[in-house]
Amino acid sequence: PKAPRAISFDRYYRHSEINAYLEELAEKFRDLVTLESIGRSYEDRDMVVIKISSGGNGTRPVVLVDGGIHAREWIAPAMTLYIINQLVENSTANGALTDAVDWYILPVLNPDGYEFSHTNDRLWRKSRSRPASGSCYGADQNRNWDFHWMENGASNQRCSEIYAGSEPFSEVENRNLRDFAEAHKNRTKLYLTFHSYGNYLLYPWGYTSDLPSDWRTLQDLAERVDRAQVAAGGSPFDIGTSTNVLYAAAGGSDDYMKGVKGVALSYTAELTDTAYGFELPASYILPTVRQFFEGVRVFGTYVKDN
Ligand code: ING
Ligand code: ZN
Repeated sequence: PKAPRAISFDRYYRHSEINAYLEELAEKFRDLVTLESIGRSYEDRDMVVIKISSGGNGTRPVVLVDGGIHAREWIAPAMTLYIINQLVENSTANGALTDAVDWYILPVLNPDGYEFSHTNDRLWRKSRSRPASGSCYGADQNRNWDFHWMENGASNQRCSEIYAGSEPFSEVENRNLRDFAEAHKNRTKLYLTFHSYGNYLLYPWGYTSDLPSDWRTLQDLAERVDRAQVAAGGSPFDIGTSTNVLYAAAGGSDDYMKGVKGVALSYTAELTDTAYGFELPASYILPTVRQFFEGVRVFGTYVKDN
């Protein structure tokens, strides 16, 4: 393999740059990387999943990762890029994570909102879909999944930051990921979705304070992940169900992947607990993603071994 190309983690990348990076990896690492477009966003941006697979002809367990469902949470796409960078370009250190597990990673689940947060409104959260009437654009893509939709912690008011959409899966970006997840659900063992901020590692359910029957497994694995990222210099995460640790919110992607697609291990990671909140300075990107990657290694090793 050639030397790692020039991707750096000292600034935030635009959506087109992210897709360009994926294209370059696919060209350079033909035996490990393939790209799949899962569809277009509302504003017609290409949503590209990078598939990292060293073999197995589509029989290996899958880890499904996304970032950027919320526009302003810029560290989330950066985290997915670092995972991609390490799995693909640092195989010396991380080859054991790809020799028996396939990784399917979508860096930006809300590309229209992500771009809008770069060009117009740094603190934009929602998608950018146009309402049938009125001037409030977009829906909260993490309230829009079709599992106990609108039952808790979501709004039917278009202008709300937690507007759940006009109906479940009103948002095309979520439909795109839903259909991709459906195609691979039988071998998807773990789903990981990145947000910021607050240092929380959350698992279902978000729609109820009831615990899933396998909560012990989810909790134990999360604690192991946290120990690894703490050992790498991170500060500890609060761990538990979304409802019990943070707040109730129905229609989230982690609930849907577990409750509908049957992905047993489903997590939301809220990265960073600095005073900067969503506006994390670029100088914090590298330490943040480096530290949490040690946790991602624990997730991957667990899927491989179980
Ligand atoms: N937090 C998440 C949100 O969508 C969450 C928290 C995750 C709630 C999963 C319910 C389910 O509100 C951020 N920062 O977006
Ligand atoms: Zn979020």
